[in-house]
Amino acid sequence: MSLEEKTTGKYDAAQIQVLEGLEAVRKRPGMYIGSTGSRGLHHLVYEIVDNSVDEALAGYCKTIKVTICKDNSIIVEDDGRGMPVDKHPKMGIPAVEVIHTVLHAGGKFGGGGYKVSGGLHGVGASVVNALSTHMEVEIKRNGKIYRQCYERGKTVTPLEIIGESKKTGSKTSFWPDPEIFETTVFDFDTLQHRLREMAFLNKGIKIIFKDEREGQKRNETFHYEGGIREFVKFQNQNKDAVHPDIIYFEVAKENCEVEVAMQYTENYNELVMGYANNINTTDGGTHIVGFKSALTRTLNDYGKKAKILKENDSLSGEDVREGLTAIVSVKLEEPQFEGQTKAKLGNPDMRGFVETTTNENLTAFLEENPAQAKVIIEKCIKAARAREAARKARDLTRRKGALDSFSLPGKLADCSDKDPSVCEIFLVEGDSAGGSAKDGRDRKRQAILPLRGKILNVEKARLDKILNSEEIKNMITAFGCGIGDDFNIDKLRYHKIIIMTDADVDGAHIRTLLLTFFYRYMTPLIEGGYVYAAQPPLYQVKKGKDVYYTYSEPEQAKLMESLEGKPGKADIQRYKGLGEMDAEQLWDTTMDYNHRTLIQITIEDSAEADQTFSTLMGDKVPPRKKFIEDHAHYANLDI
Ligand code: 0RA
Repeated sequence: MSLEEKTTGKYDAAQIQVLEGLEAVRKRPGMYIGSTGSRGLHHLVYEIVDNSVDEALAGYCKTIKVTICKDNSIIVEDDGRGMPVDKHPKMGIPAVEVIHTVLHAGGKFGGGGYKVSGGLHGVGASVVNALSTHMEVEIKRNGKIYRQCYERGKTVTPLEIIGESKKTGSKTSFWPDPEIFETTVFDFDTLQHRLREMAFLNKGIKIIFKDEREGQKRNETFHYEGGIREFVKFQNQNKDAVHPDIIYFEVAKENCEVEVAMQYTENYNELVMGYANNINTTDGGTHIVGFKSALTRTLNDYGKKAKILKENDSLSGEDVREGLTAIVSVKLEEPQFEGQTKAKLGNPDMRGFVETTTNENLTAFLEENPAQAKVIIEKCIKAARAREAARKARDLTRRKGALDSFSLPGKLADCSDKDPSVCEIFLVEGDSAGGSAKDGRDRKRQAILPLRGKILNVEKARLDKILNSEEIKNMITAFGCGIGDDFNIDKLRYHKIIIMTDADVDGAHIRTLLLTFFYRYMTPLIEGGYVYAAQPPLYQVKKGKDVYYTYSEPEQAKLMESLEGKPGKADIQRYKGLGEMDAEQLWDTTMDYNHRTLIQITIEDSAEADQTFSTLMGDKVPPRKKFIEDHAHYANLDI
């Protein structure tokens, strides 16, 4: 059937518009899916899954199946009503074809209720289609099975009936286009993370996730009747809870709803995660402002009324959030996302709505559960006292001038250039490696700060103790940007902070301790991409006049294989530590701008990072042991 046969002239005009629309998506994919890297690739899956989640939220679908197939294509299948197949009145083509070939046509169908899902960009199936070499939909509806295929956004087969079925539902398959994406290989953990989160945020829906690729077959089911209550439980699984019940409430108005779950732990850090229409609002926004102000007010009011808190004492916002894990999820009709990354909710109404509902419901919980209320308030009072002690310690250190850059640490070998954007600081394990690094460095732009032995585990200490640690004070003064609430990234003296530790267990431990410190007290350092890990070589191989360095076991094996043909004996040295390298070797292998490999440290997801750090550095031993066993194959450890 040709295009003419299928429709009228009206269709031709519509079709031209359609093709131009999707051509624009292929020309500037970043505008629609953020990037053409791994993130953008995974975004395709979220776009398709979001449509099925919308169908579930509308009450028509219970189960969503997501499969990574052997050929790295994706199938998303749901048991909803099935996408509409009837002719679109204006376009004159089946509605399902409009959904897949017209930009922004995604949520225009159906009506009733609000489209709460829709991904970060909410661009829908047509964008996925435009960025796939091939896409196929199969719809069960009206007792029939329909099918249509597309290639790079263009329709290649008409909507056909290919069979009969009593069931209803939609199945979408797509093959991401390697002409568009830097990589087309899906990562199980990345998808699993988002699908699990979706199941937490939308209680009752069941998401079955399968990986059918050779060598990594896996199968996970995410289904939480408790919704975000179970999300909090999951986040706190490796922490000690202060009180047994997870505080939970859910309030819906005509055009919006809020859901909150929270629980205090014995930890010192806060984890308040906001969502708007299932999107993680990592930069907060009005819903989070409303929640935080209600929390502070309610706990102060209750504390005084119950006489746990003295009349003229008061708890600050930070006091009432110490050790708190909370999820605040709102759903609303027209969310406004603000800020550079569009990760901040802007709708002004949400502030008052979340504040009022939190005040009412949290007060009710405290009054109905006086024993739990008491331990919560007491935990906050302890936090307030510690904060006061920390403030005094900080003032004292400040007065002594220990934290400003007028008195740079004696151990620091600073660089001569004063432009932070071109300067780097190496944090070097041990004095002997520190010595080689000082001799081998580029004095203009590379500063060296040797660290002696283990640094303090900040996960187990409060700020007052942390500020007494010599190594930590040295780092704070060298970086120049303060710590905690006083942290100011504009004062950072080096735009690369490079952790240089030995390639062994102790080195890995020191690196983790440093990262924990940065993550908890200098978060913008990691968020801004200023932190790196150096990669020193594992082996030096000498053969004749040639010297080679290798950085991993496979690379070493490959080198040895390639050297077999050359005459003479190879002299292999396995580096046990940085200290074994002289200044020149350290420069050549690890510090030279042109030859080194730096690993940039990122926080893809703060919740996962929080969990990793509390698992690795917290009090509970069995989960730590399990984490290390599970991840042992990632590490290259010399045990
Ligand atoms: C609008 C109307 C109808 C179904 C859908 C949307 C729908 C879309 C998707 C996308 C993935 N799965 C889906 N399932 C359903 C049908 C309305 C009706 O039956 O009257």
